[in-house]
Amino acid sequence: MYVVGTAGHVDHGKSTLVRALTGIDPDRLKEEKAREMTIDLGFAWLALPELGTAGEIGVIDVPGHRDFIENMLAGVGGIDAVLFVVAADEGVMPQTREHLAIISLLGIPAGVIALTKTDLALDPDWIGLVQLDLGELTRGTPLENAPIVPVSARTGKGLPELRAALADVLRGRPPARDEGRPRLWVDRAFSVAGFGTVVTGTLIGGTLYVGQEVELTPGSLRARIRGLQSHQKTVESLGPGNRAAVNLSGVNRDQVRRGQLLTLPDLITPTILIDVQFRHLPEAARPLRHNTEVKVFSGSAESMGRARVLEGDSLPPGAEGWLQIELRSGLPLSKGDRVIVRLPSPGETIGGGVIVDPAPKRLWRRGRPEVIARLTALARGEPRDLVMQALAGQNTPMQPDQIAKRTELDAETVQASLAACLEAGSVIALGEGWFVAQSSLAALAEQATKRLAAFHQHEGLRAGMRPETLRGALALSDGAFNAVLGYLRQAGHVVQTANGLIHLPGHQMRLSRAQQAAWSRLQAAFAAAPYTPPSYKDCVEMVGEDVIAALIEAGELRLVGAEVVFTLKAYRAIIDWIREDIATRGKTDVGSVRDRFQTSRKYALAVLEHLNALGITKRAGDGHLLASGAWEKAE
Ligand SMILES: Nc1nc2c(ncn2[C@@H]2O[C@H](COP(=O)(O)OP(=O)(O)O)[C@@H](O)[C@H]2O)c(=O)[nH]1
Ligand SMILES: [Mg+2]
Repeated sequence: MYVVGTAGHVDHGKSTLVRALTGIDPDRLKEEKAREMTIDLGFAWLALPELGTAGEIGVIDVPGHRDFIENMLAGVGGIDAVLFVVAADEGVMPQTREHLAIISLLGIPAGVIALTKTDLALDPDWIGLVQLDLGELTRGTPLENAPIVPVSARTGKGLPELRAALADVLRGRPPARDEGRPRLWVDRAFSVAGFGTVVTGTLIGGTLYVGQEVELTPGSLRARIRGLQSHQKTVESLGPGNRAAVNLSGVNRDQVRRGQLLTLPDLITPTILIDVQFRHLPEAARPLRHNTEVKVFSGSAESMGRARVLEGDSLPPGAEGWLQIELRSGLPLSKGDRVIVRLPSPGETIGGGVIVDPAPKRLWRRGRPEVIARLTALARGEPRDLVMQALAGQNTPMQPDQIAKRTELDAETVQASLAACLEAGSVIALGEGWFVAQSSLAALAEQATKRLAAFHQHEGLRAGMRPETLRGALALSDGAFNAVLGYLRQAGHVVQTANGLIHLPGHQMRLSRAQQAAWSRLQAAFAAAPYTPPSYKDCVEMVGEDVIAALIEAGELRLVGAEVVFTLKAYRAIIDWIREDIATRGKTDVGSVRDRFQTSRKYALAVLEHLNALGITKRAGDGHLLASGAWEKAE
């Protein structure tokens, strides 16, 4: 479940310690045995029963010699913790520093420091000094506060304590995450007689199983998993955080190599352009100038590249900044992958960082605030999460340009993220370009319902709430409110009356018995003479001022001028006829209206003056002509 890598200066005893801990000699090459020096990665494993089922730990032993530091980089990508080895007799040395810097840049989260060769007769004061040195060196790195365990690989002293310290450190680590994106950077490829091609690596991001179709990229080679092993044990499937040896059918040994990624078909396309949040090491010899040739390492892969400094002309040692790196050969990188950046000759590790965009669409123009803002936003998370945060955090519908502004993402990215969220159902499109988080919409609907219920409770005579009042209660802008209201109506949460009042479905004006009886009498009077109906004053006398106001507000009755009241039906009939009369004759007049509806001058005049007041018609001589003609205002 966990993989540990060694690190430290050459000859400080890494390989000997791995052998002492695991019983496996990590120096497997003839040349390594001949030179008594690790040249390439070595692999072993270790049982830590204290960790229960997670207790089988993969161990990757790396070369400490500066000439082979690039081999070291190929091995430490996916490790959970580092076994940092420092010989007590020598203390902190150049590669101690460089390896520690690499561990930090890769974001390796934890580790244990083994102070080896303590069997040598050493001055205790000297050991104290080495420990002091280490404390200083690791300050601000993942190894700050890491346990320092004195050991001797030769005598075995301190090894139980070292195992216990490793178990402690790993126990605090969350298990590797399964994101359904299995990725294995190939660190070894070989063939086994009778089996064929085998690749090994540290599996991250997902699960592999026998029979699965996989892809090796770059190269887009399709293959099938014929067999799987971890620590030389045959398994049917393997989860993330494990060392894996994968026997592949469908590819030849000469097609596979270190630096390829084994993953699912069509999951990851090699990229030649990456945006990187970069940390320039304080030890770097000089500022990193724009367009510097660099060597980029990620996973077990590497490529030459050109570092574009996106802010300013150069980045001083110790500074952080944004780089866009153009890679000479495409690498199958993902967002969040770590990179190490080196100068090619003389070889020097100058920094590294995190990929915030593995496939930017173009070369960014330098010194642009909007480019920097976008990268800053991407560094904070996945665009989809940022969009979700913006929407859900506000409890209001938003339009894409508002979302772009808030997230500092570009319009294209916002659109793509919204599309993904819509598909997942976490965001809902309200129409007219308004989008809302599903959770916000549910909250808004609940709030609206509660408000309306309370309103109906207290204002039983009123038909409904004015839209502005509800808008204020929900604290929404005009546009956002209309979008929400449209949804609430469509979903049947609320009803809007002809004159715009909003009420809950099933709500009816609450009239007392006496009021109800009076209203029935008034309705009968209106029905008997729809075009010469009772006057406003008569109405008040019959049903009371409260009720008549409520009926007018509810749109049952239309007040035309100060005195004249029609039922909605009669009012509409008159308006429609006037509209037609003007359309056919070019004008209308009081006498015609009066005659058509067999009413009196008083009523006809009231309607025409009402239309004049609304600016729909205007007076001309003894007739009325069209003014604005905006008939919908009469509704
Ligand atoms: N005295 C002593 N020598 C050690 C110890 N561990 C390693 N050595 C010696 O130090 C040399 C380098 O060891 P090696 O494991 O190859 O170092 P590496 O380059 O860090 O892997 C070898 O000669 C080892 O025998 C130890 O604990 N005590
Ligand atoms: Mg070694």
